[in-house]
Amino acid sequence: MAQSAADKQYDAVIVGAGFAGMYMLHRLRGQGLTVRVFEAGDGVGGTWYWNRYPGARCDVESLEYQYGFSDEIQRGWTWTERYAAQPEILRYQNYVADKLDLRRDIQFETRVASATYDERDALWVVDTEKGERVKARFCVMATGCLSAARVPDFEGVGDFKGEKYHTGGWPHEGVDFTGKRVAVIGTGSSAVQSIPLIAEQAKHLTVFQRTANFTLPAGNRPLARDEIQKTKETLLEDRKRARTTNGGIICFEYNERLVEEMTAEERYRELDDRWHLGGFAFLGSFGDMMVTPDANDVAAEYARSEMRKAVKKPEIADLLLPNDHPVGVKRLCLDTHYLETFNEPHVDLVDVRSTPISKITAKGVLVGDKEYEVDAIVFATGFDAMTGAILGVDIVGKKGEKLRDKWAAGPRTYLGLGSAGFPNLFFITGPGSPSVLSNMIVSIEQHVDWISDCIGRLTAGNIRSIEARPDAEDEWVAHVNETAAATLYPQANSWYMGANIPGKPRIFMPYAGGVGVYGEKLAEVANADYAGFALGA
Ligand code: NA7
Repeated sequence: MAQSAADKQYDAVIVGAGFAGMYMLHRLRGQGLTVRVFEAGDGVGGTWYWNRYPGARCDVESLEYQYGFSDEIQRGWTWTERYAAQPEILRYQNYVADKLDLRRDIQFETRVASATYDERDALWVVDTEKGERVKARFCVMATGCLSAARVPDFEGVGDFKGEKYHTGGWPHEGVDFTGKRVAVIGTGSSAVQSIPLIAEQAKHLTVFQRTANFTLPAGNRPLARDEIQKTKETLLEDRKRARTTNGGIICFEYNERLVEEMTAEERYRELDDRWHLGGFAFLGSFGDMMVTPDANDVAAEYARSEMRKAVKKPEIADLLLPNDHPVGVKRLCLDTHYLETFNEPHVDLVDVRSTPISKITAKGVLVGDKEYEVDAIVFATGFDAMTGAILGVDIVGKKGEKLRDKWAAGPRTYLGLGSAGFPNLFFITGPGSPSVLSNMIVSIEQHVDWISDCIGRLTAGNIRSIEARPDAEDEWVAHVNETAAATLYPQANSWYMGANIPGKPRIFMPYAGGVGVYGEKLAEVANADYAGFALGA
């Protein structure tokens, strides 16, 4: 597209208006910068705007899954449940957008098509799919880690005559499955959350499972007035503490003892107490749970024995019990009546590990030579995680290099924040940062604060550009890989590894060193005049 004198110019363009884009806008605007946010949806919310499937719920506790940068904002909002459901989270985001008057700088229903770096002027030229063009000194990708929804490339998907849904793009008006025969493909978090509710409506439900997942009891409940009040008094301090922890969460402590230092009775107590507390506390049962196979086995065995109790038919329990990966290395799912749903007479489980889905037909799902006829198919098949949404934009850096080409063998970033050859381009919770292994809001705030301080210092110092140095990036990529290799994470076919997308490089994408350690590194880099970055006058 030809550039014209009328192209609008901003100090910064932000792509995405979820939790990350909203806070980034607030911080940059607070510095007096001009900012344009582009958002594909017709409202704020990101993940929580799109994922409206029945049962969609956060599995980080709501008292921790909220912004921690403003006392006024947190005091003005009251959560109702231990784990907030999607509509409540979306209402919260809209409350924040109102409070900060964010929408005036957000252009909705606009998808960014490309972002191209103009080296001469040190400007990003951003084109939207609607054919608009703007320019900006800085471009911030606030596109989320799980926002490029993906339906596998099943033969015949287009032939199906019934209704088709993906959990990550659910109709806003909802779906009524009453009296219908429904197929759910996938058994990740979205399936685990939605299956019990779909089963309540459907005449018949068939679940197609490729990998059995570990599910832990969520233990959801209404919040008591006094715990809400107590959190309000301490939230800002709590958030500072959360940033020093491994997962950005303070609602439970990690047990630091190694499994071999504990008696059988002590191990059982630790696992059992955490299991019944609900949520991810179970992950903190032993200091070596995520690094030592023996320690992990103890926890996995306990989890399987508890899961088995919920399922009446032993042959169904055998299918539902995970046995091909350590516990916690694929994203754990929080369960509210998921396992029990398979006790219902109108719910079937089909193993598509032993015999994969061969095609989707006009009437349903074909597995081997057996056709399952259904009225609706729900694809709970996940996302092109961590890189999908970033590379969904055609990003072109210095010397015409495309980010898609640079990352063809896996994402390469310095600190998960930037990539060499792409000056003034920032990723919020990008690959190579703790991101999906942590409380996303804590990691988002950590990144947004760092990026806005950085932009502030560049602007004040009249510095035109900042760019990751190739040597620093190489070292960081190696460090991210070594850190992952010292854990059990690479031992599963997970979306953390890109394993759910045929042909995607198998690289452990998040940084497994923990939010606290990572935060220290971020501070060290900033305090050393952005060591590892090249600053251009
Ligand atoms: P996930 O966790 O990626 O789950 C996707 C599910 O779909 C998972 O069970 C996959 O099995 C299954 N899948 C994917 N492709 C196929 C094919 N071709 N055949 C059969 N089954 C398939 O996505 P979710 O939306 O549930 O959760 C995403 C995150 O959102 C979650 O972790 C939370 O952070 C919130 P697989 O395990 O790959 O064998």
